[in-house]
Amino acid sequence: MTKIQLTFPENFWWGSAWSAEQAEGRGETGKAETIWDRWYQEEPNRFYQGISSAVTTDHIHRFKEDIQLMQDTGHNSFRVSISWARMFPDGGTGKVNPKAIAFYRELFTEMNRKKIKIFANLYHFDMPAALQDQGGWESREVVAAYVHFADTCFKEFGALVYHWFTFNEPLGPILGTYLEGFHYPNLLDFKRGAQAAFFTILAHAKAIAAFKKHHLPSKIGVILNLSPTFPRSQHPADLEAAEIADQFYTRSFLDPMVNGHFPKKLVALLTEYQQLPDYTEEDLDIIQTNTAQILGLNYYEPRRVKARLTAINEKNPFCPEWFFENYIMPGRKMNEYRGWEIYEKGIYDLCLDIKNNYGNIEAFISENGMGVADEERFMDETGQVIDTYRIEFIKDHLAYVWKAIQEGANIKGYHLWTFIDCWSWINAYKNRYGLISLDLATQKRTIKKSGEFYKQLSDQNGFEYEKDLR
Ligand code: BGP
Repeated sequence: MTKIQLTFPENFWWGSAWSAEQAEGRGETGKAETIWDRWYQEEPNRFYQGISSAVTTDHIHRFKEDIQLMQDTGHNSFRVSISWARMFPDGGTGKVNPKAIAFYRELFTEMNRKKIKIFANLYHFDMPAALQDQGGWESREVVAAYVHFADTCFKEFGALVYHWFTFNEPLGPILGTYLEGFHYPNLLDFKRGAQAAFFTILAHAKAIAAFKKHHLPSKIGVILNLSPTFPRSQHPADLEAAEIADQFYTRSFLDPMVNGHFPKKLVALLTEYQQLPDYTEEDLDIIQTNTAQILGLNYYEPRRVKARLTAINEKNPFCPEWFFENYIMPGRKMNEYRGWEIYEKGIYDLCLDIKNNYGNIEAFISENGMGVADEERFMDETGQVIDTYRIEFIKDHLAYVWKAIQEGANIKGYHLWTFIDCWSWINAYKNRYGLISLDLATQKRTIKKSGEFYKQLSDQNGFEYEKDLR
């Protein structure tokens, strides 16, 4: 095996990401109840070890120390999200909160002072509960409230932010809320989910339209979770199953948000099963003319599917799994803590898909990472987590990102999930993802071995790699 030095393009964005609800903590600025606060009030048992998002990583009080840690771990860029509930504490609408503006201004000014480019995301699963009561993403009024929030952020923070994002993983709340029960209020109704998905896409386009009016030097885009789909075999039944799964989970948001139109096969299928949402021609026009200018790619795992073995129980409401089953490939490598397969080459396939089918739009890896439970097991006598598995995970994925760049993919950076261990929704602090460990009892932050590696990686703009890239 030969060693090669993998060097990334100049000014590559090295950094990480997290979100407001997962890291800030409530603080004293005033903040509306979110769906996460509401759910915790109603069913605290749903959250791992009964931990809510009230304090999380307490970034709101510790941001100065945290920005120093960003520098210490090689960040030249970082993705935050701006909390809608903090900006509009009267339930997500009404008067803007001057204390929230002051907090984000201070945070962003300090990040700029430390030369850390700000990637600001406007929605990361954190709907104000009062707006969920009005129908959440199923409601046009909620879309209008979101666009007002977005427009306020462009006005207040436009001079400080490097790039903007309308949504993180818009598919997540649709699956979580309407199909799979991991987001409040846990409904089961595909058609309502399709309506919410459509209005999410419309909200993205309307926020982009509003953004254009500010004439900022930054770009605006979206962050999507994209798992390349692999069929069990080349049998036509498996290929068809894979194609349908891909339409539901990959093309559904990618095509309209980046290319401006909906995938024809998906539309035909939803029409056949009477699951199409309501829309107007004007909506389609807005979506077509306001597409993403930059694309974030969240990659964690591949999607493997096979043709269904069993008949559909039509009493079970319509769902994507009517058309395929998930395939458990023998010999697959697993992250058992999270239940996700690790398939490094998938990140390369994803980058090439974007290059070949989405006009090679400017893109970056906006999330990739490895959540591990009980990381104290790996602490040395000084209290540092020696997470060599995470360093290997990062290198093995980055090597494939590098290969995709050599083949012309327009990938501008890599952001790890995450910076300091943060709160993972219903999994709370079960799996730790950070470059920096968090002692929940004391809020003490300690740089892990991977944090030291990340600094070196960023300083050298690459690393020495010893494995073969097939
Ligand atoms: C992504 C989300 C993040 C983060 C990450 C890790 O889907 O954008 O918010 O949580 O996944 O997943 P989890 O926290 O579920 O382990």
